[in-house]
Amino acid sequence: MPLCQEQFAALVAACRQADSFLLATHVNPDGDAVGSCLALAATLEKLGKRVVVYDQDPVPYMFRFLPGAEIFRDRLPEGETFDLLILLDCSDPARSGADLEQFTGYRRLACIDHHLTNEHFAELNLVDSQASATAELVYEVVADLDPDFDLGVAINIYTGILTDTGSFHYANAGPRAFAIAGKMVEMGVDPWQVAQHVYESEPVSRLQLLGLVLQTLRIAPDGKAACVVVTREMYARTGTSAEHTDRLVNYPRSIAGVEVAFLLREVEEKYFKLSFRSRGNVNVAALAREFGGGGHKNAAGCHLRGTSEEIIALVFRKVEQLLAPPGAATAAAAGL
Ligand SMILES: [Mn+2]
Repeated sequence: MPLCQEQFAALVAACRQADSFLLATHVNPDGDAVGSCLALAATLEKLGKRVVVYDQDPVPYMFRFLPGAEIFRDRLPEGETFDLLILLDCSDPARSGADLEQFTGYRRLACIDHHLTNEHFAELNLVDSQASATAELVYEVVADLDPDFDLGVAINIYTGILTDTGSFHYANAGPRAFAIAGKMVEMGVDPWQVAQHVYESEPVSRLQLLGLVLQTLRIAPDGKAACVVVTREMYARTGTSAEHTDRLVNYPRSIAGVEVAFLLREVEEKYFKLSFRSRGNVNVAALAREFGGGGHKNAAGCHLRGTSEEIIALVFRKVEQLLAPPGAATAAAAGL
């Protein structure tokens, strides 16, 4: 759905009206989540508003350079009622974590998001699945609230778009993403400096983890699906954690002929978080939804129980069905 002017006007009006804000995003925040929150928070603060920014999980190491990153709090304030709670880059309130889902200290709920699976759960929804990043939508809001926004805001918006388009590799890197990123560069954002922080500040331990993960590479018999597995034992051996698994799923996707790649990340015994990536027209949001998850057409996720072997076999079968030509669908469903 393209950006709706009515939605936009209602959200901007609510921002101008409210005095106190709680901004929050999804668990395990990514560059878009962090950048979007910080760009909006700085703008609201400049307008004299009180702003608290919350995430249950810490800002990942590669995004701690973002201007304002230190304002993230991992605890919800008690005994305070905010005029407006804005969930950013969150397709569903449950994605913001159990504590926030139960939080009632706000008068109105708004959501700014670009996930295909967002069902407009808030009172005010600025939801546009055509946007490459939530930061693209935040740019529109910020530019309306404060046309003279500063370099710090621009760095946050640029980083949100950069990371959600996979450094402008993905199909969602449309003219709008380039236009806004271009404007941010005009305003003084240095692409090399941002790229150094985001992509070239890896700890050695992450490369050691990568070495272990690549040994788990599995490819479906037809060569169209591939996956890798991250176990808790690997974290222990390399001194890493879930935050070091970002972008590992791109390795199986980079193989010629692979249309769907996924990463299994062990959360606990026989319980895995799956991240799906696809090329071109394959809709992994639909695949993830079958397993109770969601996301975008080319990037989605879900959680599954079972051993990694069982899950890999199940997903390989589902992908084969998904990619089968229409006539073959019934044969695949019948197990032929
Ligand atoms: Mn996003």
